[in-house]
Parts: sequence; C-alpha cells; structure tokens
Amino acid sequence: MNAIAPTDTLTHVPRFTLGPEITPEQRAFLDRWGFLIFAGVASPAEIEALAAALDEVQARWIAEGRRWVYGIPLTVGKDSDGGPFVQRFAFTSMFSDTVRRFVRDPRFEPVRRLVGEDARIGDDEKDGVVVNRYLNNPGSEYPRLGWHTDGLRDLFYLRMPQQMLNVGLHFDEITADNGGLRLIPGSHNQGFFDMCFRKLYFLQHAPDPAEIAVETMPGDLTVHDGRLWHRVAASTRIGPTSLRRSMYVPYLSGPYEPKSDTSSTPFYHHIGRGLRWLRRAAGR
Ligand SMILES: O=C(O)CCC(=O)C(=O)O
Ligand SMILES: [Fe+2]
Repeated sequence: MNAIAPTDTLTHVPRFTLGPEITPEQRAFLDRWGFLIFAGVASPAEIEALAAALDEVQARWIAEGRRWVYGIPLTVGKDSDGGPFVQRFAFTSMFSDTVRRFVRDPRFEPVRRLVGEDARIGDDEKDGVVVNRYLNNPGSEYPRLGWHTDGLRDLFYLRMPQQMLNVGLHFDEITADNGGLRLIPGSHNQGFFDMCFRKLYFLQHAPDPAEIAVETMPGDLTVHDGRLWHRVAASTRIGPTSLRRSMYVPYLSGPYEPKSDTSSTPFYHHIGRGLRWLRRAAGR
C-alpha cells in the first residue's frame, strides 16, 4: 500500500485490505487523515442477502404503519415507482437476524478492536445499526446530507468530541458523479472553533476545495472519524441508478444504554426533521 504523503494534501486515496489485524500503516493513515477504505470486505452474495433482509424489514414496518423505531423517526420517501421507500432505517439488527449475524462476523473483529478493546455492537443503543438509502428522484426525502461532523452532541455540551469511529458498509458502486460520501481529510484534528463553525451544520452542501470523494465498490468497508467534516453529495443521476446504500455499525464503549419503542427522541433528530420540513415548505 502507499506510504503516507509527506505533504498536507492527500494525493492518492489507498484501498486497503482488511486482514486479521489493523496494520501500523493503516493506523497511521487513519490518525493522519481520519479515514480508511477497505476493499471488498463483503461478497456480492452477502450484499444481496442484506439488501433483501432490509426489504423485508421495510415491508413489515410499512404494514405496521410505523413512523418511529425506538424513538427515532423513520424517513420514508417514494421509490422510482411511487411506492413507499424507507430511506433511513435505524436499529436494523433488532429486526433482522441476517443483519444481526452479519455484523458479528469474525472478519470485523480487527475493526471492533480498533474502536476499543471493550467495544460492543450497540444493537439497541444510540440509533443501532443504521442503513441509509439515498435516492435522487422527485419523491425522494433523502437525496443527500449537508456538511456536518458527528460530534454535534458533544459540542452542544461544550466539550471537545473524542475520537469516534464510524464503520460503514457500502452496497453500491459509487463513483464521484453518483454522489456519495465527501470528506475533508485531516479535519478531525481541527480545534473546537472549526468544528463548530467551519460550515453551517446540515445547511451547506457546496463542494469544498479540500474535500475528497470516497468512491466505493459493493462490499467496501469504510472507517471514518466522526470529527471529520463530511457530507453526502446527491447523485447527478435520476431514478433507480442513483441509489446509494450505506450501513453503519455502532461500536460502543461505556455504560449500556438500551432504547425501546418507549424511548424519547434525541434532540438532534428534531434538527433533521425541522430541516426536512423547511425544505418541503420552501418547495425544494
Ligand atoms: O451515508 C454515509 O456514508 C454517511 C452518512 C452520515 O454521515 C451520517 O448519517 O451521519
Ligand atoms: Fe455523519
């Protein structure tokens, strides 16, 4: 794999291989730039099985008329045929054994230990195992996601967020023109002020000169530091070929804080709902 560039700009994005251990080189890259891409961690058959499991969960949730899952609002848009389409699933491993088994596969053990020796999968904590399905078509509720860091909750309490690693599995082939994850390499090492004000949380979407596009193949796994500034760009395509699916597995340490259908909604979800409402009100 490529050595880390001695300059301040990242000139080449390496695709690493996930082995039984995170290598010193992978660790150094993550420390320096705040993210890693592991190529082909899941097989096409596994991605297909996960996608089918999510369709089943969707069918069940829609039949039940669910609007919330454990206090988290469900984002439901329309698919390309006008049918209901869940665009952000939360707590999926509580509703699908396929997902629950998959995220426990031993191949992910080095990633779990990278987060923390005592890290566990938070099936029923935070937002659980989340699956995003971005789609760019007229009925879509979720074609993109504005600039943010995932440390908002800590900033809200005026404390500097600690390293938190987001582990995402990517279902689709995503080239830069098809939207996808954009991040500013190295921005996880910024100070408190930049983390608060470098961009307007969730409202700004414009490309940043320093951003890179995370291009993925089906089955790739990414790890990114939640303190990085990142966004999800909309696809330039319209309809089914714009679909991008990402599954995030929460590895947590600290006290066990389970949620259930009687849990209240965390404040940061009200922000997202408010923004979507504003967008609809503005007719965009
Ligand atoms: O879909 C992605 O890859 C990123 C999603 C994200 O940044 C988030 O949900 O906080
Ligand atoms: Fe994020």
